Amino acid sequence: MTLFAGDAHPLSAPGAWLLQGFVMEETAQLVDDIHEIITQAPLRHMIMASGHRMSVAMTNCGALGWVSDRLGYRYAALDPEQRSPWPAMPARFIALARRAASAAGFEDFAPDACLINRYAAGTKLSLHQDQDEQDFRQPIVSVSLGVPAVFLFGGAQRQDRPARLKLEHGDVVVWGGPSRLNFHGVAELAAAHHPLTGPYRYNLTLRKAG
Ligand code: MD6
Ligand code: FE
Repeated sequence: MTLFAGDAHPLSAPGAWLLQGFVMEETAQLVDDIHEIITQAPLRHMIMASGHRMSVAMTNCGALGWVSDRLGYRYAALDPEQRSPWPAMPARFIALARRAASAAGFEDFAPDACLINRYAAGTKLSLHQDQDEQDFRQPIVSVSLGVPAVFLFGGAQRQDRPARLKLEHGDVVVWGGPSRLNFHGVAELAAAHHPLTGPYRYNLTLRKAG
């Protein structure tokens, strides 16, 4: 039985699934929602503890938002630039996250944080682990929109050579279980154009962070 148009592929690591085209029917609305959120909480290049400025532009919606500064990474209820709560998470985001998590075998997923990443040509995200969330049994639902990217999917050790996986407009990755703490990143984005997003790739990562 298929639950959506496209295929579900287990990734090289257990607990990780690629749901190809899972949100294809609603990509235009998702991009509209992103544009609305960005008018309320502008994209910004966060600073890492090292002092380096991230090339990915980020903002958040939901009760909690992921932030980075000289003190390190954490989830925060207030946008530190505006000292106000992040924009509410659109009901559409919550619903798709729940459907995608369920399709990958994680029932009753209830995200409270959505990080919005925007990549331009030449932007990359270095290998990292996601470990700022409270409960590693909760999966992460990751939505790709616009220009395609190469996702680097590594192992439990930083030096494990990552698999390369193309993520296209409308694809969803659900990631949990045994590979929840695997290293991963995004290769430098190639210059391209997408009718809905222009030169950009957007990624939504939906989490139960708190
Ligand atoms: C991105 N994603 O695809 C960056 N992390 O732009 C992530 O860092 C990520 O896609 C954890 C789980 C899924 C992800
Ligand atoms: Fe990540």
